[in-house]
Amino acid sequence: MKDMKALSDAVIKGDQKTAVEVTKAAIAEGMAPERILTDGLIAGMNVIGVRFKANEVYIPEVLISARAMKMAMEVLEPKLVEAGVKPFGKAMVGTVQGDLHDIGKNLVVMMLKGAGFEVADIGVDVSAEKFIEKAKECKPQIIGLSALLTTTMPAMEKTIRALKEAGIAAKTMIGGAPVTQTYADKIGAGGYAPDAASAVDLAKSLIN
Ligand code: B1M
Repeated sequence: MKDMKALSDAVIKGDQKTAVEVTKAAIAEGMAPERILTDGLIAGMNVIGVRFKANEVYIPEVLISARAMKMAMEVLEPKLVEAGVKPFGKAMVGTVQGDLHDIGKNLVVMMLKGAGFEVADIGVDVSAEKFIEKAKECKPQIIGLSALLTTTMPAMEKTIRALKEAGIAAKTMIGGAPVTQTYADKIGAGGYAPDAASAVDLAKSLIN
């Protein structure tokens, strides 16, 4: 049987080729897709998340690891669907209206996927109306809002208020360089995360 440590190590190193090869070999050997996902891919991304929070690795390493995970997921995904494996949770993430910054938001999306969430990335410059429309379509448990400009922070408040008024039951979480826990409390967000790895911890705690 293929050793899942080899797969998690490949994700940690960002070694796409090995990640895909080990995933294919494990599937060929009949290993349960859920085990490949949990003990291999998610285990590797968890390590990267912990190292990122501790400033032991930086954004480029996270992106490279996330890419290795993504390539292996392309091989594994049909098997997970066949096996009826449910995602850890469902999230939807966007950058609020007027704001085009997406590098941090993309990292949050990647880390959530890396943790086993199904994630709808609804892009940048997303109006409150579009958040509501997409939430009705995707039915997420968690809605993430990102903002990088002090001038677009009020769009977070507007969006959260509009989501509540529209009766969307999902928990909200916010993040981005100018955002703080105090601001999250002020606008009634479900939570605030300072970085992408913490966003995963927060999302998990919000759905539990
Ligand atoms: Co812009 N920009 N920018 N910019 N830009 C900043 C944010 C700025 C601080 C630069 C500066 O003046 N020093 C400044 C904002 C000042 C302010 O409001 N206080 C600024 C400005 C003013 C502008 C323009 C207005 C400039 C102009 O045109 N005059 C303009 C606005 C455009 C718009 O959005 N309408 C603009 C444009 C741009 C570019 C298009 C050129 C480009 C964006 C490219 C892109 O995103 N595709 C850009 C960039 C790259 C930056 C800087 C240099 C880097 C931002 C970044 O990607 N950081 C930035 C200065 C800086 O931060 N040093 C700056 C890396 C990223 C990984 O970090 O996004 O913070 P970050 O995400 C982190 C956490 O915040 C957190 O996790 C991430 C990873 O750990 N996080 C979340 C983020 N979202 C989260 C969501 C969560 C949880 C955690 O839950 C949902």
